[in-house]
Amino acid sequence: MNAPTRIDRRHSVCPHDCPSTCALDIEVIDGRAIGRVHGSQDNSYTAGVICAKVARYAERIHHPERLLYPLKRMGPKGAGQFRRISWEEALELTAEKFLDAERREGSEAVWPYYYAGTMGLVMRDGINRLRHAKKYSGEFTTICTNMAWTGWIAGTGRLAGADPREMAKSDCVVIWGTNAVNTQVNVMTHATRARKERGAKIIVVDIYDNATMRQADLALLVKPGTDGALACAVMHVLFRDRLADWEYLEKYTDCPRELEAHLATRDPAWAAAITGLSVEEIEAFARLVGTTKRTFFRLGYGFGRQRNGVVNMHAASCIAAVTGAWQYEGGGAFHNNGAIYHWRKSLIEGLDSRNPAVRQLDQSQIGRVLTGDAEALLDGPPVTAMLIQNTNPVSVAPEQDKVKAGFAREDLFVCVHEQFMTETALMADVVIPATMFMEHDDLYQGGGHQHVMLGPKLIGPPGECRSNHEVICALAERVGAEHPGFRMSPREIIDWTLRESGWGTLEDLEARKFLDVQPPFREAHYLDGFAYPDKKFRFKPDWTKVRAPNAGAMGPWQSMPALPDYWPAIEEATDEQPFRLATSPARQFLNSSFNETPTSLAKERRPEVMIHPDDAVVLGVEQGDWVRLSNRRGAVLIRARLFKGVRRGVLIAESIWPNAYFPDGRGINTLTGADQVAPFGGAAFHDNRVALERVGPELPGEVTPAERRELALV
Ligand SMILES: Nc1nc2c(c(=O)[nH]1)N[C@H]1C(S)=C(S)[C@@H](COP(=O)(O)OP(=O)(O)OC[C@H]3O[C@@H](n4cnc5c(=O)[nH]c(N)nc54)[C@H](O)[C@@H]3O)O[C@H]1N2
Ligand SMILES: Nc1nc2c(c(=O)[nH]1)N[C@H]1C(S)=C(S)[C@@H](COP(=O)(O)OP(=O)(O)OC[C@H]3O[C@@H](n4cnc5c(=O)[nH]c(N)nc54)[C@H](O)[C@@H]3O)O[C@H]1N2
Ligand code: SF4
Ligand SMILES: [Mo]
Repeated sequence: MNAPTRIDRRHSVCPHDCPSTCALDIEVIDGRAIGRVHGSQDNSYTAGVICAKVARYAERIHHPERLLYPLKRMGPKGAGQFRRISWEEALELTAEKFLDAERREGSEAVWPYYYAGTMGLVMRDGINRLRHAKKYSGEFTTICTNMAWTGWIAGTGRLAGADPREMAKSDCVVIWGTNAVNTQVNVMTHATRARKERGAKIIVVDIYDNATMRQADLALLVKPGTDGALACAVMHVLFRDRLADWEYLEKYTDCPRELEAHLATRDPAWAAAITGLSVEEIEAFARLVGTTKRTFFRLGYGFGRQRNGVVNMHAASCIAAVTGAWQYEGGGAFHNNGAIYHWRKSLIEGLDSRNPAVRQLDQSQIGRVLTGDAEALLDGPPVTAMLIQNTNPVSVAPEQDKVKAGFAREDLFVCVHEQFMTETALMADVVIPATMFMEHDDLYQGGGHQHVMLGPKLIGPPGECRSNHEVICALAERVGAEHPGFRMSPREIIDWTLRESGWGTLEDLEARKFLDVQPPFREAHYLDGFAYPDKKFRFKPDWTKVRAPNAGAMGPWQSMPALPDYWPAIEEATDEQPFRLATSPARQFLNSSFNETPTSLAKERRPEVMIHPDDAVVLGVEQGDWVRLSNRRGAVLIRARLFKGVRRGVLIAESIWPNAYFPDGRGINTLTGADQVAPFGGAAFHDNRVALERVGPELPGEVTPAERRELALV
């Protein structure tokens, strides 16, 4: 006989690495299982809408392949042979290896490595407390935000902008370099509301005709890495046609006359030749934003992932300062609200123990670091021991061949704390099982909006899963790390952090679920000036000082243009490598998360590279043929999809598929580079010059994905 089922609706927050940070309303069945997941109707940004992959989260949290017990490697690295061990043994072994590495090479030989698999502040960033307490190597987190944030901050001086809910009140929404339908669906909620209620126009700037572009009234399909030219020509037209707001420019910006003079030669014909757009398209875009005061620029991460991405982001952000759109409700620009939260993170991250002299290794250069590249190691000792939480570098990091070679090193000890047997976990010596967000308490902030949010523990974890915090504290004890944070519960840490940051208490937040911390209109719109000492928006930033005033600049920063421009620093096509490949995000995956769920895999079908039919004809490539993409970093076998919505010479491979879905186990990041983008680092995932060669309809001795998973080869 079935017991009666009780379904409670409980509040939570989506922890995934997504600017939407949705407030969730979750069905909890009999206090122990998850049912349907809904977007919260009470939260004004989420507004009841979430993406499909999280709506079916029951599939991920109750997945039969979740890791449930600690494991120890038995066979060779990567062979997938593990034996179940106790938590005590897993922790003892890891601690012993860390102490051993420290004894031999010094504390910097240990590299705790993490990213944003969960965006909860306690579970994501707690690993830094262990790092700082022990003086382990630092992590310069470059894999995601460096280009976009640097480009944005260059102009405004601060990582904040107009209230993104104001998109619903604008007359023109420019969605630039973000495939929001895939990556942050709530942008579309507010933008389409403006269209429905006010007849607003939606403009999309992207490099392929994706789901977001298909919603556009004006679709601007640019060549990858050419947005700077488009922005310059738009501003040229604004000055030329007297659509620039000179009163605003004189009051709020640093050098408008110099900008105008500089742009005199950057006309639409010049930009058309660079971007691939027509002069008419550029004129139409400029006219629209020049005559629509309430124009909202929603600038994404994607167009920053080019080697000139910082310059392009800055150039795009300059347009709102030329039109003066910032002065109007529904006008201005937005990228991310990181700066509004003023967190005191010393308890979570152990910042009081941090020694700035300890080296900071570049996260994106993990392949170089682990293969002993002296420059990447900053001339310090090799890395011989790692703890990895919330990230899957063997899949997501650039220069994958190097990453794999590094993880294959016999003298490297790796403990991976994971929810699934990822490619990275497969390479580990010890694998320990992690909780999911509904199984622990955490605190969140909305990057793409303005809420401080609580995600409480709703159900118990399966098997022997433990949270990141539990693991960090248990290791701290065994390696002799001292900090009050190791003796506190997540709830105590949350309460302290809220109080110290000026956001009330845990009790308040628990009662209210989330706090709307939107700054006042004048502040968000910079009406009392931008966030530089002279209060002026910078058309001409000092690139060496935007992000790291003391660290200096990196990458080829010396050739960066002083004013907005087209900066040809990208991997331009050559005769030998005539294609430019971008690895844009797939809708059903979130980086490599969800690429373990059957419905996401079925909906995405198989890895494919999109190619223009005219390019395909020249190469004799037919629909579904295998092709070999290659560059100096490596080669990848993938099937071709003929698609008119990409420009000639451009390839798009939506990502990130498990490496096991590629015939020889080489995933798409075999082709992407880890060279530091100027001036503050980062990986240019969408900027890859490649050659393409037809293989044919079948591969000799093809192994099916199912067989590969079975073999658990990497
Ligand atoms: N479904 C899904 N959602 C996700 C993710 C995912 O992988 N899948 N990833 C999450 C993460 S970690 C992040 S950081 C965010 C990122 O989300 P976004 O801000 O959307 O950034 P990207 O996803 O990198 O790319 C966005 C778009 O930029 C385009 N693009 C690439 N190069 C150029 C260029 O030179 N010019 C222009 N105009 N466009 C260009 C790409 O083709 C893509 O369509 O999304 C998050 N949400
Ligand atoms: N080709 C290509 N590569 C890319 C990108 C691209 O656009 N194209 N985008 C890049 C970007 S923007 C980013 S941000 C990176 C992201 O790359 P990753 O940070 O590696 O993101 P995910 O693949 O989502 O991996 C997060 C992992 O964390 C685990 N996890 C989730 N929650 C927890 C937890 O509470 N505890 C523990 N221990 N583990 C947890 C998940 O199971 C998952 O395996 O990828 C980058 N790589
Ligand atoms: S849109 Fe982003 S934040 Fe919202 S539920 Fe989906 S992954 Fe999570
Ligand atoms: Mo990201």
